[in-house]
Amino acid sequence: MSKSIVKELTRLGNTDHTGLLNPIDRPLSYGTAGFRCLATDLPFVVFRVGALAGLRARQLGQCIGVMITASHNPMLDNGVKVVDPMGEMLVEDWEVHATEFVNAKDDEVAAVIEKLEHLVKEGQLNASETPQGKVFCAFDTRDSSQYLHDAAKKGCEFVGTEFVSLGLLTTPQLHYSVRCENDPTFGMAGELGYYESLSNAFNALNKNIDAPNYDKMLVLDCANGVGASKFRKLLGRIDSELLEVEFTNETGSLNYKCGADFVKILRSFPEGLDAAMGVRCASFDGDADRLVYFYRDTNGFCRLLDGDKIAALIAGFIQSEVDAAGLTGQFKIGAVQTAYANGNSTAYIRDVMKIPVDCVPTGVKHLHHAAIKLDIGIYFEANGHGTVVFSQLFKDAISQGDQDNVHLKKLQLFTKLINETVGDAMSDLLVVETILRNNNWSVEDWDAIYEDAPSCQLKVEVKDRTVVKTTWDETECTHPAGLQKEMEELIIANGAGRAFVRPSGTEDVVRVYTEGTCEENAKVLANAVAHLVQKYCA
Ligand code: NG1
Ligand code: ZN
Repeated sequence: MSKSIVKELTRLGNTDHTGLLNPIDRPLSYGTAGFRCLATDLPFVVFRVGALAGLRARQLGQCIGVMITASHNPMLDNGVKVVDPMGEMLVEDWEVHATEFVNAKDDEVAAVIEKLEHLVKEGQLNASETPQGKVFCAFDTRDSSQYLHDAAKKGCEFVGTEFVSLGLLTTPQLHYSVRCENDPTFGMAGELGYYESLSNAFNALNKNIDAPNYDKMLVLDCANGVGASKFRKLLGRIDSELLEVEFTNETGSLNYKCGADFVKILRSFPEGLDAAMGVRCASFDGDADRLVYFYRDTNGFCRLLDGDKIAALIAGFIQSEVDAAGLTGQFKIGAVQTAYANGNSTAYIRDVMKIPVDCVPTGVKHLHHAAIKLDIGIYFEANGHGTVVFSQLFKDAISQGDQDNVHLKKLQLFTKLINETVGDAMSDLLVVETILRNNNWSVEDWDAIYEDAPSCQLKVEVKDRTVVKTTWDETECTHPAGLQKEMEELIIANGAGRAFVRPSGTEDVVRVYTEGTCEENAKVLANAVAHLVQKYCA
């Protein structure tokens, strides 16, 4: 850890890491990514979140996770979020408690803790024995992470709950470990169990498959994040006849001009990666929960295969394996997307593959909740964050069916290869590689399943982004009054496309998304909409 950041954190927090006192005067809110801001503002936040997680763990008598990361954001940012027992995002009413706890003035903190202690006691009334609960905590490679981890530990111990440090992990590895700790049928908690389960499934799904169009060579941009060292460990357990990886951006400046977000937004090659034509490349983000693919086409341009294309690839594979296994029509298969999904991906999945598509608000919890209503729920954000979840009904059917049926076997292995708890770049990468080999596809074959509608994404800085309000699915803007109408006029004047705006949940900006007839057209529309946002939010 760099000395200066420790000094700065120590100045703003307390020297003993507690940072119990609230030194900042603006409200913070527990959003889609938990609390996220400059690392120097976080010590007291993380201390309180550590305490909150400890109380949640005791309320349920289970293991709860605390992850310290700011994902694809710059090195000087950090964040903290809580993982619930099944490896999913924190339940909504505890998000409200978290916001209240963190914003409590110094003289209000005791009352908030007392209220949460009351919930703990209520939870324990229903239990046969007094459950203890524990907290698993992990962090990414940011300079501030270890310091903030210590603050979480102090917070958790402050409320008397056992704190277990899992050290440096990817975000999805923490989600996976929490799930395994509470549900050992899912797997073995910890890093080794994770590598074991994924690599066994990958090796079994890929062996003895002759795929002349598939090239086992992959170039990987690790965003200079935690995914670099962790994927090396995972790869060490994978048969080198099946997959070979050239690593780039392993130890440089975190997320700087590289990583999944950079490649997705700019649709260009990350710095430090010079891909030859047709070579399959992939990018993780800083905490390795997002994945995008890309390659250099015959004109030398960067072609992006984002979360939407990964979802379509997975949906096609699962559908054909379900059919081949003789299970057609027996289970509800569906895809879940957000308004950021490319319009042509939605049309392809819904109209060509005939798989129903649901659109929900931005944020993993919304996608996850919609997906678990299905037997096979494939959910992805366009930015490359997503996974597949399976119902118990489906899992029972594939594990109790005829074990000589190779397609049932493949589906079983597939449920082990994908990290059901949350979007996971390392697991998703192995899923994509498996499907490409099984389909005997090159990256161009995969890219050709549909053509993306030209699109553009911008962020607009405004005085107060919360004045922008939208409908539930975020496709229409309801406030400020008049903005939506003028935006629709712009779309018509522009000749085609669609546009929407929404306040970011993780950055102090309003996001603009447009689709148009060509890249330039989408960009012109996006800039015009951005001006509109500035005008209405002035
Ligand atoms: P916000 O900042 O609310 O747009 C971003 C991503 C989300 C999600 C969160 C959590 C986009 C457009 N938004 O949210 O999908 O990944 O960060 O990290 O990609
Ligand atoms: Zn991330």
